[in-house]
Amino acid sequence: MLNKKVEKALINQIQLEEQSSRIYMAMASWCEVSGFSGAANFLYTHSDEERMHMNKLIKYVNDKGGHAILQTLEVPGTTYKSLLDVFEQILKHEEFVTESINKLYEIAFKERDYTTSQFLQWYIEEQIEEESTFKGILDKFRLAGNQTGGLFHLDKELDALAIADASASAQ
Ligand code: OFO
Repeated sequence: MLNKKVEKALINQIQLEEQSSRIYMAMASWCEVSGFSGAANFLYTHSDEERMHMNKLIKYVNDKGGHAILQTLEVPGTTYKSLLDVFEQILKHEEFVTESINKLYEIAFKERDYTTSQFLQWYIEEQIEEESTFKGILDKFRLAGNQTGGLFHLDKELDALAIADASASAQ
């Protein structure tokens, strides 16, 4: 049976992953109507990845004898100052998610729930990868500056990244 404290913390993480998926979906939609189709593809794919993170947690909680309940979500943003603003907000959000995963790991460890600690290793690694991806994208923004040509090129790169992400998660 899943420890109650650990179950509650896992349910909060499920909510955060679902919220992340919504936030990236809203951002993708804004990118799409703002002429950044590559960034939109990338963020739609990323929104799906967050949903996968959520599903994995739901399955885990239920498999361990808990009950993965869903909670209320916040309405995500609707407009953004620029494409750079979108990606700056994503990095901040991912840093917040990393903190949340680390706290969750700490709770599981303190409760001597080593199975959950082990399960959370995957999320810890995923966060390292995601933060590094978004830092890399922000570096590219710095290189591109405010030039339209630079942004156009960046949007194309994000499109390629979306295709690579989609095929990696299909494997
Ligand atoms: Fe962005 O990794 Fe889940 O939330």
